[in-house]
This record gives sequence, C-alpha cells and structure tokens, in this order.
Amino acid sequence: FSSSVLYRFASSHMNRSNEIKRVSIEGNIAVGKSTFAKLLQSAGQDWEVIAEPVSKWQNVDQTTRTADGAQQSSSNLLEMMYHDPKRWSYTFQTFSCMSRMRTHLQPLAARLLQSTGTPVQVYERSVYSDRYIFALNMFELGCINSTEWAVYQDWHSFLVEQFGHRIQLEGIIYLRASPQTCMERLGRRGRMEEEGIQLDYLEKLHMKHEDWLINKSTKVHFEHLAKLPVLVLDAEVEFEKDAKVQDDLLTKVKDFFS
Ligand code: TTP
Repeated sequence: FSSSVLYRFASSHMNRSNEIKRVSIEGNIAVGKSTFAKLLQSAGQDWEVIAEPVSKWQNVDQTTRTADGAQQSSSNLLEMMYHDPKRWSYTFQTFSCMSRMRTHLQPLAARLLQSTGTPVQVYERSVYSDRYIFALNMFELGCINSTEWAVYQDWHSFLVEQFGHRIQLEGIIYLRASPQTCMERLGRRGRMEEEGIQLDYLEKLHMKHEDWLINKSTKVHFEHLAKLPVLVLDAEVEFEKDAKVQDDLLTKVKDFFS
C-alpha cells in the first residue's frame, strides 16, 4: 500500500468508527443476554454483536518456564473466583474488565463499513457493569478488600477516561427478570463453574441492577453514564422460542435507538 492509500483507508475507517452507535445489554446472570444479542444480530443488518468473552476467563493462558523450555497451560479463572472469591475476585474483575475494554475497542466488522445506515455495535455487558454490578458487589461482600477496591477504581476511572469517546455508549438495554427466573435459567444451562450459586447472590446482583438502572441511586463516577438512556425490557417471559414476543421486543429496541 502506498501511504496515501493507507491514509484514505484509515481516515474513512475512522470516520465510520466515529459514527458507530454503541449499546450494551445488561441484566442478571443467565437472564438471556446472549440469546437476546443473537436475536438483535439476526434482525438488523447494521447491527453487530460482540460476544462476551466468558471463554477467555475459563482459559487464561499461562507460559511457565521449565528446565527444558517454555510450557503453555491454561487456568479457569471463573472457576477459581467462585471457588475462592476472597483470593480471586480482584484478579477476576481486573481480567474481565480488560477483556471487556478490548471488546469495546474492537473495530467495526468489514461488512458494516459499507452500510448506508449508522452501524450499531452491541455488547453483552460493559465496563460499567463490571464496576457497578460485580466489583462493587464483591467489595460489599468483603471479597474485594478496601485497598483492592481503591486500586480497581483508580485504574478503571483512568482507562475509561483515557479511551473516552471510543467506548462511549449510546444507551443501555436492561433485560429485567426476577432472581427466581434467572436461577431457573441458570440451573437449566448447567455451566459447571456456577453450580454453587445461591438465590441470595442473584438477589444481590438484581438489586445492584435495579439501583443502577431503575432507581438511579448508584453513585457513578462518570457524568455521561448517569445521563444514558435506558430501555427496560421485560425478560420474565420466555422469549427464546416465542416469535411474537421476540417481534415486540425488537420493535421496542428499534424505536428506542432510531
Ligand atoms: P454474565 O455476564 O451474566 O453472562 P451470562 O452468560 O450469565 O449471560 P446470559 O445468560 O444472560 O447470556 O456472567 C457470566 C459469568 O461470569 C457469571 O458466572 C457471572 C460471572 N461474572 C462475574 O463474576 N463478574 C463479572 O464482572 C462478570 C461480567 C461476570
């Protein structure tokens, strides 16, 4: 490539990137964020879903030096966190937030660079739920100590402010269901690491979502976050196999972001 071709490509790409709308889907564990994200992906050609990097947390690559050379192995940080939350919650939240940051910064898929409408990138969760739902909850449960919490908040604020408009959300979709319903769905999907999760943990996370997105009582550090529009969708109904419910939900989303 000549430098002028590269420049033209980069600037057209950057222009498109500036136009992207970014939306995050929030909601309790197992409420159905991935299912709903797939639904959005199939419903609009300008929509691109960036999947949550759970598998990365289940396979953290490590390189260890042995006498006969480097050896690659992997550890399951999600399992370690549930098994010994006091030891691993801070590490887990650091890693999950970093992988989340990477997904927010992911460039637009090539097919959307040509689209005539405004492209929408959809994330399952955000750097904000990492902090104001999970890390805060773990701090309140005593699984993240006050020093770790201060360190977490310091680098989190710094990174979010540094990346500024490149990760700024247009709005939030809150999939809202009772903790009992989420417990049932969690049992049905049977993710091995989540076997020990009790209803009261989901109740705490539910209240954190309610405080942040409905009651607006969570003290947030970022001014723009407090002003973000929130679309609340009833996820109590089983939307996975009901085409009518899916249509209603999609219409609400399209109206909200049009
Ligand atoms: P979720 O982000 O809730 O993903 P999910 O697969 O449950 O979503 P859905 O079923 O709605 O599609 O959580 C994935 C797992 O990671 C879950 O066990 C909770 C855990 N987790 C944390 O402990 N801390 C975090 O900050 C995040 C994002 C997840």
